[in-house]
Amino acid sequence: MLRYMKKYWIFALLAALFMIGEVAADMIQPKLMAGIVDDGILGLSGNGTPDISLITTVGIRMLLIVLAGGLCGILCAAMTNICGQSYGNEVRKACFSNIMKMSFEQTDSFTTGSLITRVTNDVSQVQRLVMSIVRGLIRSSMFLIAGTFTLLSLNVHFNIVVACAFPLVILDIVFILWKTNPLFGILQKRIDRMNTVIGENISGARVVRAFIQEGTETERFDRANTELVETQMRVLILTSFMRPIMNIILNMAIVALIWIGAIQTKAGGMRPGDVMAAITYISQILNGMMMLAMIFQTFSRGFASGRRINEILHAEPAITDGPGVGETAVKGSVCFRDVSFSYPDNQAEVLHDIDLEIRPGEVFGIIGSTGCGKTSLINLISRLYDATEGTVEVDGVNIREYKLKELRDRVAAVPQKNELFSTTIRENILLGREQANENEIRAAAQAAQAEEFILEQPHGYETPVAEGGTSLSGGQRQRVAIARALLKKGEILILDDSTSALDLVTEAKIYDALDRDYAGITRIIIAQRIASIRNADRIAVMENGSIIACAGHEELLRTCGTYQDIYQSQVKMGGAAE
Ligand code: DCP
Ligand code: MG
Repeated sequence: MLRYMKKYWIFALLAALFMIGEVAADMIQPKLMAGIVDDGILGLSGNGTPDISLITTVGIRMLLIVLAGGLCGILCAAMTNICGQSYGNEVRKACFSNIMKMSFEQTDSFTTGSLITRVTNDVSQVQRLVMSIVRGLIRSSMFLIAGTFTLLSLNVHFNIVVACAFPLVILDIVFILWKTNPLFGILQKRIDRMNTVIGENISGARVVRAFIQEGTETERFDRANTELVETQMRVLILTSFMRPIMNIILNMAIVALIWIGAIQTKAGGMRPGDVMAAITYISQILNGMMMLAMIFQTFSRGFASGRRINEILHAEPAITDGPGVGETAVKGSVCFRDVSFSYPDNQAEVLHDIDLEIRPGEVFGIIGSTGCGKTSLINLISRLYDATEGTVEVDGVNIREYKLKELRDRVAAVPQKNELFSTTIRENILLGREQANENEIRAAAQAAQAEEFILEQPHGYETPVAEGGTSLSGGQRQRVAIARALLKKGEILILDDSTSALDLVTEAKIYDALDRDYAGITRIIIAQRIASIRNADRIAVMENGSIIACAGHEELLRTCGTYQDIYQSQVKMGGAAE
């Protein structure tokens, strides 16, 4: 993660330099003050006569130093912020771009909630760490080291106080850090959990309402929230001990200083102003230690977060480019050879020994009961997942040979769960091919039978779509998604149950348009209704992850029992098959 700092180290360096200026100003003040008290007020160097002019000159000097210190402070804060924020920005960008490269199996295993926490909250923690290193580490160690030397230079007998106070403070800090450290990892996990619950409930709000689950879901949220608050409280309670204990030690140290100071002054070894300065120094020293403790705490929290961010940054994409294929002689063929597949997080095999050859330009139907593996099968074509065994070929070449872009350019798919984004209808269709011109967009929308309803929208193609497409009906969403896929003009068009929300007439119009304007493109149509695929050149019937028959409609009616059953049930349901 350090490499993201490369561009900004100069700001860190400047911040450190300005910080040295700020602390130096703070540290000179007590010394000057001691001079004012001893010589200006008490007149110890001038036989007891107060020296007013000294008070004025030293006072002005103190004022100038304060101003310079303040200026350094402002510049230091500005540099720290530039450095911290820019660093955070870089890390967030890198995380996001890595998440985009992840395969579904990887995003599934991280969980969406956790990915969001990592990109937001965890990055902020690391950002805080960087800022506190730049600012706090220098400030506190200067207070600590320079403060101790100056204190001892005032009177060496103060070493007794230092020797007693330091171990006590260190003990206090170490104990609390030791107790709080393990809690930080847990804390981030609790935030993950809460983000997951919130995310699920917001995106699934309709289901929650429809099934009157608000109560249960609120309880689930409460549980996640309570767990988070409990962990946070434990951290806070533990940390809240640190300052009071420190204050007690500080006050005892001050009493001891005054006591030693009084004895020394009486013996003539020290002046009262120096005792005053010593009190300020010991406060600065112990505060420096306290700050150091806080930094250590930021360290452990930042490191816990850093580890989580690194998991994202170092996650190798599970599905990567092949060497590249270029032009192929064949266009539009798909071939599965002995393909078996199981989902990474699930041992059960979803597809078994699939052998299938889909020819260029063929219209190929797939039908089968729900959960039999249709979506899983076609997801293998564009490498959304990789087959566990066997090979998949597109245009006669193993798909692992292609660069991912090359492969995915050839395949245009309308996924079963069509995702629309919260931009305009036009932008949603344009996702198919960004460079497409107006005529092409309209042609695609017309073929998808979408233009009619689009033009009825208040702003036509420019009408904004709500997040997830909820401002459109199910059938409208499907048609926008089909238009998007048609615009892409791949060699292989996959429609995964993409017309399920359309009436048969609209569906037939889409198919006519495809026959007319998109002839030659291989079409793979997954459908629940026989009517959607009966005109296909061939239809594969799937059952429990296997293809049990593959032929034309008429032949399947004669030879395949399962197909006959589906046909009969749909005829009974209202003649949908005709
Ligand atoms: N499955 C899984 N993990 C996933 C997706 C699916 O374990 N991320 C399982 C659930 C099913 C099997 O894989 O048992 C096949 O799922 P498909 O989505 O491939 O099934 P279909 O597309 O055939 O079903 P439907 O008609 O409902 O879309
Ligand atoms: Mg499916």
